[in-house]
Amino acid sequence: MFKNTTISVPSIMCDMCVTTITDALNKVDGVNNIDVNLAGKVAVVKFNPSKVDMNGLEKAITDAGYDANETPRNREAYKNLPECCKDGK
Ligand SMILES: [Cu+2]
Repeated sequence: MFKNTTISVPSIMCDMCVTTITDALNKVDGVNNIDVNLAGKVAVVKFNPSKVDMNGLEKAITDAGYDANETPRNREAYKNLPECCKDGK
């Protein structure tokens, strides 16, 4: 059975961020569907809880350079984001 979760991604700023986060989540085994909402600054993810948990989903996002819920971004990944995707934090 799949579960849905909504992950807060407060540092998302443009369509490129949406693509980056969507691509990162797409690589996670067990992820079935992703809807990243730029205006709402959330990622709605449908996933198989027997394959991946919340930590795994958050890690995919933080490893791409974005904060996910309370989990801080990977600084190295953030440095490599295009300038338009950097919030300066
Ligand atoms: Cu961006």
